[in-house]
Amino acid sequence: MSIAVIIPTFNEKENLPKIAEQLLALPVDDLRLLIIDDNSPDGTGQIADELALQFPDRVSVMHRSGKLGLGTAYISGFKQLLKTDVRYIAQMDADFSHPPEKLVEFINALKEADIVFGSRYIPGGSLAHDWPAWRKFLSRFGNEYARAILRVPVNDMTGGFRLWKREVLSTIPLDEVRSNGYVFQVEMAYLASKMGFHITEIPFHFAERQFGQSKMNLSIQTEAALRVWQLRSRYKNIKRIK
Ligand SMILES: Nc1nc2c(ncn2[C@@H]2O[C@H](COP(=O)(O)OP(=O)(O)OP(=O)(O)O)[C@@H](O)[C@H]2O)c(=O)[nH]1
Ligand SMILES: [Mg+2]
Repeated sequence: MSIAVIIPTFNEKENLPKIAEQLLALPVDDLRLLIIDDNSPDGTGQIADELALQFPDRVSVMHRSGKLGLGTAYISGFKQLLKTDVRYIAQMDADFSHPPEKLVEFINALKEADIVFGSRYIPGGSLAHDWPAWRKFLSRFGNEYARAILRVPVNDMTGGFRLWKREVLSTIPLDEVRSNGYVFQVEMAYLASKMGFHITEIPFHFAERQFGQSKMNLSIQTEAALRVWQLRSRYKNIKRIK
């Protein structure tokens, strides 16, 4: 079994070495990391290069010229990994909002599903306690809203902690995916469920970042809410394949 964890980074110099260490220590055979750094001003890219030197068979780095967004980072990472023999591909934030040890549970759950989503909105899951009220409200509301409009059978479409079988990512038309900020997570969930792939959810606690600056703001969330409507018309001809 081989699994690659994609970690997009922008200014995560405190977090990256720690998260990499914890991921590489997991009791999982053949786990590799792909770090995608957007020329972080704080030098995260160099730290990633040092990790790749230290673990040449397990860590690789993609450097991009500037902050190009989470969506394009993941799409480039998916495409690069689909050229390898990796079987499972995970998405994970660098800032410990996604608990690394949960991946073991995710891997087991893939025996019965095509994709695993970490979920804050099912029993056992929870949100960062110290998020401001507006952010909690918008996250919850954004999820309910997207679910009602797109009819995707999952409770958390934006948590961003996911594990995919490679067959799903090689079937989804990745070149069509345009959204870049938060709504990228919604777009991928919508495509996967519309094509008939089976998504299962596992609860997790989304912890607040301990180090580094938040890149989230109200306009990113508002934009996501508006884009949801475009997704419906954009993908109206996508066919079920399962
Ligand atoms: N390569 C790349 N990584 C990014 C970009 N924007 C965010 N990231 C990374 O994507 C992950 C999620 O971004 P976060 O900023 O943590 O987003 P969030 O969890 O919604 O918000 P905060 O934790 O409050 O900042 C982190 O590992 C970031 O470093 C980007 O434009 N390019
Ligand atoms: Mg975060």
